[in-house]
Amino acid sequence: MAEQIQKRLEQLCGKPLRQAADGELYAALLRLTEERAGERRREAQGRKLYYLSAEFLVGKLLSNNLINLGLYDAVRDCLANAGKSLADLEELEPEPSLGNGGLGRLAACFLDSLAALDLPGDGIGLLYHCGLFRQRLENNCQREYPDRWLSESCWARPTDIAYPVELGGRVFQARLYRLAVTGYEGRTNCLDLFDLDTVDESILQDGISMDKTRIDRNLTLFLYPDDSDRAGRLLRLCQQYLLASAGAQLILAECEARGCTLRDLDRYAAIQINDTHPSMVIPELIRLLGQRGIPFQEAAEIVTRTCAYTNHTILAEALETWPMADLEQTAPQLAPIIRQLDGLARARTADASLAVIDGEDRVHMAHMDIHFTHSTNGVAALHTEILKTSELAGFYRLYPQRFNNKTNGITFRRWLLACNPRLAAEIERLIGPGFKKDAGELEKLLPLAEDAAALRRLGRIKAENKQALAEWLFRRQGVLTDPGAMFSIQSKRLHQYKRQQLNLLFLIHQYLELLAGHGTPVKQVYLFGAKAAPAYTLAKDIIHALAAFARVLEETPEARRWMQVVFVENYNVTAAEKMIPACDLSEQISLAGKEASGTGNMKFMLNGALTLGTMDGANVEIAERVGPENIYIFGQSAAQVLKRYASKSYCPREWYEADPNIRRAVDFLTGPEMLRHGQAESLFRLRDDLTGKDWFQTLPDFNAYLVRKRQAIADYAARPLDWQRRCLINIAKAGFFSSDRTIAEYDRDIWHLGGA
Ligand code: 26V
Repeated sequence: MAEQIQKRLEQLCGKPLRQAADGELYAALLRLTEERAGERRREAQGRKLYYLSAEFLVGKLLSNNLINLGLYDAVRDCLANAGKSLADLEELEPEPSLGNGGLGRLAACFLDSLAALDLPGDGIGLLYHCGLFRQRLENNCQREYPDRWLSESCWARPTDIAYPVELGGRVFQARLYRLAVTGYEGRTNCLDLFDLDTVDESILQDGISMDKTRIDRNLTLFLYPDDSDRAGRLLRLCQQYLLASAGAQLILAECEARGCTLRDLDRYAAIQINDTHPSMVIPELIRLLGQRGIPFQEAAEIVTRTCAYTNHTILAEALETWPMADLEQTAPQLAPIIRQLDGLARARTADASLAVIDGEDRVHMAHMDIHFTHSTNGVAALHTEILKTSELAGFYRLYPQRFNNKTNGITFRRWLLACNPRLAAEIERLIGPGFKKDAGELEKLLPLAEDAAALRRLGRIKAENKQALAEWLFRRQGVLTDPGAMFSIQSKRLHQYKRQQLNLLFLIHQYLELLAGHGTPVKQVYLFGAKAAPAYTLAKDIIHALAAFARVLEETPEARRWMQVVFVENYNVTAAEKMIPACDLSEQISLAGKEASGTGNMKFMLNGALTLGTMDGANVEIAERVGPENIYIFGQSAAQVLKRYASKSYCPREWYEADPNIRRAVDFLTGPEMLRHGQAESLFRLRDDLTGKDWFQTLPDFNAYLVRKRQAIADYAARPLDWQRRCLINIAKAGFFSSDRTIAEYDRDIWHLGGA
């Protein structure tokens, strides 16, 4: 190994290993990894998958690729012999922030599993220069900064492939960049990301603001530019068309090069549309097939056979619709095709609510997807049921055979082997290495639930992981945490439906109880990680309240001994990899029926945390697998929530007035302690929302949450070995949530990859 690294170092900087700087070593390892990955590329035979997504939240890649290529141990040892540390090099690597959260991370897990399962499948997306913003807290408020990650030594390599894309009548060249996707003991696939050569980071003004109209210079600067004004919305639409058009051209070019006549496109390609952001690929493919002489009707049939759509949300406000006028401005060439598609759809059903273009001339992207793909899937059993019975019921009646469920999964390589090497090694010692390829083998751990020594070792590993997290937190943001405490974590995007505010109300309640002399049996550290969309005011208010409350706690010695709140800044994949292995209690407390699946819930479970959660998304399937005694479930069911919405009877003020605990906690938000650290405008806005609107029914679930959480804390404190026993059962039952299983199901039911 030393020789191999040395060879690349010589090409790069001519230095021997011992004298090379960390940056030079990193570049050498990157090159070595890419070359090794290249040896595992294989031409697709038969049908190949193209996974179209606006987001790929891949995380850092060096360790991941070394593990997948089987080089990790050798490289680590070789560096150690030369007095270097692989961990230091990992710190050096910037994380590409090409996603918001679950949706983008899922896409990355899927690429990993495709390659591991030796399936031909590439990702197609956009190369955002700054990705999502970098978050800092200033005066307890979120501030956004550009997060530049591109550099000479980064995984995205320019190619000489470029396609013309016409935006608003001007032609731009979309250049293809490629990243290698390595599969664990598998093949190498590609992540293909498009960019414009003309994009220029120097137009960035203060923070993340910029001239939104200069699309030649700004088009791929950010993932999800602020869309609170029209210029921002048009910019986002242009991004979507760039992805759809460049992606479609790449797919057709590759298929034609392999002998496809285009009439048989579905024998060469399966296209998965990840949420509605890439939906314009449907009319764009029809347009391109039309240019090659295939008439509209036939082209629509070819595209329907080739494409499939995944829905990731039931929140009405998140289902994209675009004014036809905006489409005419950005991609006028698609407008007549979309109108024709609307005509076809209307000929299939008299129900106008299922139309592609509604009465206000807005295009419903999800409707276009369902009519013109052969498969629509939800991402967890409950989610798919809700789609079929309520949100998309009309479509389900029209196309019952098109609907199917694919419960999400996560790659165990990153979310166990790489992020929690202590636990992975212990599992391997106990049940052998088979679980790395076949996650179902984790069930072999079950008999050890009665083995006290094994459970104590599990407890020690968690303690070591907490120690490591505490050190990392201190290095990163100067916060001291007590690794002897119970660690509860809620880390995910900030959204009202995820109800970080419910957690906050509990914390305030417990704080006030402590001051009133009612103790708690064990010290607790509450970690939050969450970014709020820059224009989402209430989400920012919740971050502000959490951060201000953390300050209040710090200055109250009676409470500080028992509880601490830490807001981890700039939560991203790297932070998740440090936090998840150190968690005791995983908070998955969304309003039932709102979280399509969640995937953090699976990561925490796999790393031996117990879940405190509602019967929402994949929590339902976790509960089913581990049994009610190994999970803390609370709150209204999705059906009860729907009923409350339907009756229009929910009045948060009544709950606030009737329950002294709720009133006390809510009032505290705007009391003198909070106002010392927080801004009145923001805190009052949050309080007024909770008492006047509370659209996500925080108050009705408050008491149930309080009771279950106290139970969890009491159990943790009173019976530590029993807690570890239940953690072990969670780990043993996590196999189902491997993305290898999810991908195998997609392939079996939708893609049918490979073959001749
Ligand atoms: C988007 C938006 C946009 C603006 C208004 C509010 C809002 C709320 C939610 C969303 C989510 C868009 C789609 C998405 O990211 N879905 C997530 O997909 C994950 C992978 O399937 C899944 O685990 C999460 O439950 C789901 O929220």
